[in-house]
Amino acid sequence: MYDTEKEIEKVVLIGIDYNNEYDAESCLDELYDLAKTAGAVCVGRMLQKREGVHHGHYFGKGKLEELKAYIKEVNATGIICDDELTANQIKNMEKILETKVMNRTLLILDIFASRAHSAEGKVQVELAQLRYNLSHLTGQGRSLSRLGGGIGTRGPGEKKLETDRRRIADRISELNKELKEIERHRQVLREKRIKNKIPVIALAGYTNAGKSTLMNTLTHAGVLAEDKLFATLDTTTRKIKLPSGAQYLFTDTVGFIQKLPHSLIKAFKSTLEEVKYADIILHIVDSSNSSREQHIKVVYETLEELGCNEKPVITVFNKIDKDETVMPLPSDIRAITTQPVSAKKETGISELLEKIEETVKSFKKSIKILIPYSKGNMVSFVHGNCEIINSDNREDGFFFDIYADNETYKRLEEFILKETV
Ligand SMILES: Nc1nc2c(ncn2[C@@H]2O[C@H](COP(=O)(O)OP(=O)(O)OP(=O)(O)O)[C@@H](O)[C@H]2O)c(=O)[nH]1
Ligand SMILES: [Mg+2]
Repeated sequence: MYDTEKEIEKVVLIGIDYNNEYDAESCLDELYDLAKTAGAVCVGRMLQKREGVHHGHYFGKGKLEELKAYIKEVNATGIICDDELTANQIKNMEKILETKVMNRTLLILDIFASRAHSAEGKVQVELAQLRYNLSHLTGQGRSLSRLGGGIGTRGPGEKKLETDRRRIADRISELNKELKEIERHRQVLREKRIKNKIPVIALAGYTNAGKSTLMNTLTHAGVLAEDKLFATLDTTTRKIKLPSGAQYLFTDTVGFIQKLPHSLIKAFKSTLEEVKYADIILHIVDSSNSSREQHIKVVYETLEELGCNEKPVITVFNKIDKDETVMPLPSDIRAITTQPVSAKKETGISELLEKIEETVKSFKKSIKILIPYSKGNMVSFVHGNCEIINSDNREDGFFFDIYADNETYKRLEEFILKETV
C-alpha cells in the first residue's frame, strides 16, 4: 500500500440521472459521504439526464462546458464522478475541464487504503489498487502518477513509480501469493470452528448500518464504530455465551455499498466470504436512512454474488431510536425473521438473541442423552459434533443435554433418554 502526503481537495460531484431504479440524487448523497470520509470538501454537484454515458467524455459536450464554468465559479480543485470512467474518458475530461478527474472507485480504494490495518487488509487493498491501475493503463510508457490520484493522493500512482506494466504484474502475483498464505490461515481457523460446532453468526449489511456498534453491544468486542463509511475493514470474531448457556461466535466484517468496485470485490473476496461460512447471516439495516430499501436490495445482490443465497438471514432494523426512522419498517421476505433494535440504546437486543437461538435450534434438534461408561469413546464424538447445553457424570453414564444436527442425531439415537423425546 502506498501512502503519501494528503492535500485537501475541493471537489464537484457529478453523476448521470439514468432514470432507472437508482435515485440519482441519493447516489450523489452517498458519493458526498464517500468524499467526506476520504477527506475532501465538496463545493458543488451537477447531474445530467442522459440515457447512458458519453463514451468519449461521460457528460455530453454542452454539459461539460457548463461544468467547466461551474468548476471555475466554485473554485474547485477537481471533480468526482459517480460512475466508473475509462482511462480515455479521464484523459479527455481532464483536457477539456483542465482539472483533476476522479471517480467513485478511486474514492473507495482510497478510503480502503487509509483503513487497512491488518496484514491481510493491506495486501488486499494494494492488490485492488494495482489491478485498478493496470486496467487503466493505456499504451506503453504512460505515466502512472496521474492515474493514481485519489483524494488523499494515496495509491500506487502517487508514489513516484517509474513502474511499468510488467512490474505491476509481478507485484500482483507476489501479493496473490501472500494472500493465498493468509487465506490458508483463515481456512484453518474456520475448520477449527466447524469442528467445534459452535454456531457462527456473521454480521453483514450496508456500510454505516451499525454492524460494529451491534457487535460491541453483543460482545463488548471494542470494535471501532464511527459515522464514516467503511470504518471496518478487518474481520473480528468473538465468542459470547447466551442466557441459555449456549455459545455462539459473532463475526463483524466489511460493509457493502452499491457499485462496489469489481477489483475490490475480487481482492476482498476472502474477507467478504466470511458470511459464506456462517450458520446465520445477521443482516443489519440502517432504518433511519431514506434509501434503506435500496440498501437492502444491494446487500442481497452482493450476498448472491458471494454465493450465499441459501443462508438463513435474520434482518435487524437498526437505529430505531433516531427521529429519521420512518414507520412502518419495510418488509423483508428473504429473511426468516426480522427484529427492530437500537444497537446504541441497547433496545430489542434480548429479543434479537432469542430469535437467533430459535433459528439455530430450528435446524438442530434438542436431545438429552446418556452414554454408558462402556461406550466412553462416544463422549469425544459428542464434544466434537454437538452444541452442549449441560453435562453431568451420572451413576449409569455420561449425561448430556445437547443440540445435534440430523446426521449427529442419527449416530446418537440409541442413547436418547426416552422421557425427553
Ligand atoms: N442513533 C443510533 N446510531 C447508531 C446506532 N447504531 C449505530 N449507530 C451509529 O452509526 C454509525 C455507524 O456505526 P458502525 O457500527 O460503525 O457501522 P458499521 O455498519 O460497522 O459501518 P462500517 O464498518 O463503516 O461498514 C456510528 O456513528 C454509530 O454510532 C443506533 O442504534 N442508533
Ligand atoms: Mg463496522
